[in-house]
Amino acid sequence: MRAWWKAAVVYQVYPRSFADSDGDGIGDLAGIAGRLDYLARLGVDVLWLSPVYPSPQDDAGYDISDYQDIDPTFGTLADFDALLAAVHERGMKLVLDLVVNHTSDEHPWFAQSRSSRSDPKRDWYWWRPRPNNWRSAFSGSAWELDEATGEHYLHLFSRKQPDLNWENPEVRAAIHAMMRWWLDRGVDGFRMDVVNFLSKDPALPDGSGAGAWTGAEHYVNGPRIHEFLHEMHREVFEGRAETLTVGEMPGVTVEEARRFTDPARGEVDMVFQFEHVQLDQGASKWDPRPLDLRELKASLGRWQAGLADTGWNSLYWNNHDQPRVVSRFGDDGEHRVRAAKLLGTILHLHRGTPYVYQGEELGMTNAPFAAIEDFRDIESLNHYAEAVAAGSAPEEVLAALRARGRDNARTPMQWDASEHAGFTTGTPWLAVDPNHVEINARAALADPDSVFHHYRRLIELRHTLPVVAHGDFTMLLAEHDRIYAFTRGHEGVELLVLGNFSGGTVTAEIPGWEGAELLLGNYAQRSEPAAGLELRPWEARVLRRLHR
Ligand code: TEU
Repeated sequence: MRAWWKAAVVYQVYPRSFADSDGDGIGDLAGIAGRLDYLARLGVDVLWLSPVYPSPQDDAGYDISDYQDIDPTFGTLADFDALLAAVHERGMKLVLDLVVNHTSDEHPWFAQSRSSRSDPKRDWYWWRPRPNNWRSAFSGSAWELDEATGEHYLHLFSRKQPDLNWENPEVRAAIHAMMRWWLDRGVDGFRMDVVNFLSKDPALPDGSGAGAWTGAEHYVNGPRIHEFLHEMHREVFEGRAETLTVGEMPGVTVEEARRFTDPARGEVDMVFQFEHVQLDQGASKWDPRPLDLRELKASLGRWQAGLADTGWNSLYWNNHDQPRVVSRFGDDGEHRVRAAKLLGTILHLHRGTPYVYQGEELGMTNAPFAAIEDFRDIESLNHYAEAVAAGSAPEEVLAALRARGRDNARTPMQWDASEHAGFTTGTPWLAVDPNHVEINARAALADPDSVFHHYRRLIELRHTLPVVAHGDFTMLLAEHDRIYAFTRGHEGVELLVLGNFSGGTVTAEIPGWEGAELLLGNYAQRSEPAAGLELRPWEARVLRRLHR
């Protein structure tokens, strides 16, 4: 039986920035509920909500102090139930963010654990008399000294995000019970945060190398990770149909992903891998480099081939941690609309489950952050402080934050051209991009040629043509530095997908497609047929023919 999510499209909502219903400048659940018809119009099947649980918001909600409630900023459990019912009424599903590699340091579990060395919950976290050399993803050491008990605790992210000790079966049982509690409430699955970090080498040995991620070899895809995920699957999902699980897995390889997503192994349905979002950088994400299209094709092509017969891919350009793709891999100036449509076309016609991040369907761009005061994200602020303290020129570091900072993804959703883009009647927690006067949902809905309606057609193709959801994948022109081309084939139907990742005109030398039917494109039909497969600036085309 084919899994339902192979023909589904997921839409990621970042609640802080989606829609504010009470004018406090921060998005909320009632705001999301008020925009469900917009999402239904787009045609998406599943909503993924980034965290809405009680949190001191040190890392924008990825630091949870209570797993079984809603942060008052976002609403109440009653608001959540109303939202869930409204989502289901529209035939859509809703998955929550599961953040269980760490809790907030304000979670009662950690308050107990740090209360004394002999507390029964001491071993729910990682305590050591002396730190090893592991580094936090948010700059600095991954260890914090607790003066009161004289020991250090591990935090791979901020010091207000202590890592849970998954070696402890009580920890695992408590998390399983919490997950069942949400599924019993009607939630349809989970996006699992850094879920391949749960198993650490209990000896906590020093890591080799230096810089961010030092020590990663001792906790990325750790020794018991498959055991933990299989146990979770058995304890939480077994016997529950129609759920979806996607594991966010920095550092996961194709080989590992085959094991994680092989249905026979009962771990997760799909993973978020990071290879394609780490190609355009040098030593770190703060060292941006131009993308080489051949490298992108090589990477995505390898994941397509690697999970062709076992497992399943997720497909994404954007999320709340990545800069806007049209600014990153496309052109957010003259050709913004075409480039945004091209990027959507190329991604959605790969084999896998596509994820649309809020605003991507409008072609939203990176934002014009002027000064460090404009940023809010802990990862960026900590990096700026550490780099400037180490002697880097502030303007240089700012340039890296503008290009790769996570706040680029977190500017408020642009609903209309009004002062705060229809996001809030108050003062937004993060400034609205001034280009909202042009780029907004109201204008997009009214323009049949908009990026929105192109994404709607892409999603329709996945819902109506089995070749899109289930067809095999074949990369073409792998060595071409401006053309992305591949075919999909299934039960006698073949698609050719073409994209010109440049502002010039190029011709794809691919014989045998003369006269093929144009299923979707981002240019108006030509009056006279072009010679061969000539592609105009940022042109995308999807052609269909029946198997020869
Ligand atoms: O992200 C994990 C992760 O790998 C990111 O930190 C990523 O490396 C970085 O942002 C890329 O720049 C997850 C969540 O998606 C992120 O928002 C959280 O900050 C993090 O985990 C900790 O929960």
